Amino acid sequence: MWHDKVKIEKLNPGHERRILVVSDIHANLLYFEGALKKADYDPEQDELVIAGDFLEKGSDNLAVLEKIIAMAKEGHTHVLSGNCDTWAELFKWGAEADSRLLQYFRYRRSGLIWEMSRALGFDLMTTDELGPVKEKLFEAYPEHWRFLSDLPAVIESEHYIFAHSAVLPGKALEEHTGQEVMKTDRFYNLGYSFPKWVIVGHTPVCLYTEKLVCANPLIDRERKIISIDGGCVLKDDGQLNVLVIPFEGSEDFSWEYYDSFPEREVLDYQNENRDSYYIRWGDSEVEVLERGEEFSHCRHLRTGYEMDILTKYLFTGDKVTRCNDCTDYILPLRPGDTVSVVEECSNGYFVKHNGISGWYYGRLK
Ligand SMILES: [Mn+2]
Repeated sequence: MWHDKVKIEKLNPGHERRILVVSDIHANLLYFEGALKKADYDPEQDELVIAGDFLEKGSDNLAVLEKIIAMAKEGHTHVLSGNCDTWAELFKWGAEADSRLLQYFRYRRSGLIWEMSRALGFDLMTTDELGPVKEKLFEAYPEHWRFLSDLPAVIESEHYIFAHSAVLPGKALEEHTGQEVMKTDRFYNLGYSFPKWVIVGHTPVCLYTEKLVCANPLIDRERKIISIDGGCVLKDDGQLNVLVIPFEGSEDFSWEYYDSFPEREVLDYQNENRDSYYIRWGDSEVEVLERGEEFSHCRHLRTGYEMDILTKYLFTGDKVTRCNDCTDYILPLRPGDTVSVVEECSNGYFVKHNGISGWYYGRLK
């Protein structure tokens, strides 16, 4: 699956049906069902493309996988594999890989294999050997393994190419490897452009923005790239995006998103702050200048930028302190705006407005 040439599935939806695209559900059943509902997914009228990474990181692996298998069986749901969905490979690996995997499962204590093992009565914390567990897993879930190992890595229609992470320009689709289409990071930043629309997930879109934390899909009309991973499960303020294509060939893209934060109404005007910064995954080393119970005043090591960070977002390892993604951006808001509340703090709220995260220091209804 990783080093072989990719399997490509063709999609011919006709010109009357919507095409909805989700990616990176990451075993979050609530967000998956919420997103389908918000986009009004109807298999009678729509095609749904699930662009990989529906498994791992979240806690509903079996439930999400079984729902997707059932939907795919009904038709009008098309699934491709992401780098987190390749567990059928497990049965090709030998004993040496097994002991490393067992360590990994014990460290994560979640994921498809963890859940399946538990359902069969195995506790991976106390199992010495993965071999016998694998045998049982193989017997108990034949349909699951068949589904996962048969997944294409690319879905192609007349005007669009769907892949989990990337497509490489100037290379025939069928010449790509699984590794290339499933695990190329930061595709949107690589400067590629395409004659046909390429639609991917994999890299949460908020990692691409400079100043703002924005989880909405990125659409580059010149380069024909759309990146849709809203950071579901991975980010505290993440969301599951559904890209909506009105019909095959249309470029009139829109989107819906789902998150589970409570919605409230803004009562006061608030202006945006001129200077703000977004500390994000991969570049999140900070020095704690003053530790408080709720907030700590910190300096971002690489840039020297100082901001207050929720103390619960800080985690200190052996030498360095890092933090969850955070920002001191103050959102421009007006009375009547609807925001979803991610954090309720003593001095204000960390909220999202139209997919953009930031602080609000006024009153909420
Ligand atoms: Mn991925």
